[in-house]
Amino acid sequence: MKTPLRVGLIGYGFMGRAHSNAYAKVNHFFDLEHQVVLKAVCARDDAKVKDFAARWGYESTETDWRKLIAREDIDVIDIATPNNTHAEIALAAAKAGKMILCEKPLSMTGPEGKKMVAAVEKAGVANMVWYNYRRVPAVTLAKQLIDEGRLGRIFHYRAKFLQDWTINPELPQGGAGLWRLDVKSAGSGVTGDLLAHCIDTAVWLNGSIAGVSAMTETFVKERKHNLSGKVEKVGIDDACAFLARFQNGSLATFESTRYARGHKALYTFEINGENASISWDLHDLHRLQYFDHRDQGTTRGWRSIHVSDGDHPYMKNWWVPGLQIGYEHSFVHQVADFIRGVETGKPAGPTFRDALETQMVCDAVLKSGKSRKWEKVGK
Ligand code: NAI
Ligand code: SOE
Repeated sequence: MKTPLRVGLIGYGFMGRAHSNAYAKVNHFFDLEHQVVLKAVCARDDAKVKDFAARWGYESTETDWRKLIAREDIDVIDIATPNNTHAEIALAAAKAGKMILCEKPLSMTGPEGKKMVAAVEKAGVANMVWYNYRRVPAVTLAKQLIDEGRLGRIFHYRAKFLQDWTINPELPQGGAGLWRLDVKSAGSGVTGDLLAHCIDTAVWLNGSIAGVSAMTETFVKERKHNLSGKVEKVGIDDACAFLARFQNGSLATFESTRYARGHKALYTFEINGENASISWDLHDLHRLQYFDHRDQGTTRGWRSIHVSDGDHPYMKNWWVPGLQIGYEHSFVHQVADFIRGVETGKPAGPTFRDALETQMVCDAVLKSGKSRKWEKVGK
């Protein structure tokens, strides 16, 4: 008999669906001592939340997240709401002794994130942030290769995350669907939304970032606000590029924009070490490119590893070798690892504390974008 893990999800948008799909699948594909139970979903529109619950198999609904947190039949609170709501919900959930899975970015700012870390650590509750790209098998394989020392000393890290969906100046800001353009809801633009993913992966693969020098730009300065109906100043960064130095001495470049016509979600990274290099591209997510200088000269070259074999990370849980999986599976892997962490007492990352490090890098990037100086990453 498995132990039930009763989930209370807040938010039924893009991530509400991705997480619900992961909860539905995880026990079918991973051997766990816990059985996920879709206990309740919460969002403000009663009719819509009921529809969502019926479609995804949640047992009940709430329209006020405070009521969800107060319920004794919920073990885990899953925060899948806009960024400006993460802290308030997480602080209340920790106080109520609930485990917490929180969407990225952890918080609006580093200081807000610090309060969230203090709250979960004081309450002693399991916690994790949904930086899901770590758990794309090819990215996890990159981590294994680096940890095995295959690359040797790392010199360079290069990452970018490009989109093109906000180029139209007539696009409003704020409200459902467009809260990412409103700084009061999002905290920042591409820095917290997209570069945060790149930073999380980078710190995980290559260690802490010591300092950054950034440039940011807001190409469209004013947009109509969906809630006020008025034209308001745009407070987010539409684009951001920054240089960074890792504590291990390696150099990095990061770039993100929502103004790269033709690119929808082009997240790529490349790492160059003394012995080997690796590179990865979200648009070809099951492949890891690997070059090893120690290979015999006549056949040396970039290998395109199709990360779909049984000895590749997570892959033995899925289909037969050679058959690939996709974006949504990274969330299934994350739930599986979270539950294993609860079962073994060895928490899986990124914890709130890990995600705070990313937040501190984002803060330093935004500060540098304004000061036009190198900024140290705060502790
Ligand atoms: P969305 O706009 O699709 O959905 C947000 C949901 O939150 C909606 O259901 C909305 O009704 C609900 N909501 C807003 N305020 C609420 C409140 N006070 N009480 C209850 N429900 C409330 O947004 P999306 O794309 O799902 O993003 C949510 C979070 O997930 C954000 O923090 C975002 O940064 C993160 N995200 C992470 C991704 C990843 O790759 N890990 C991908 C997309 C989003
Ligand atoms: C923005 O379009 C977005 O959905 C981000 O919010 C996610 O974090 C990223 O994974 C994909 O793009």
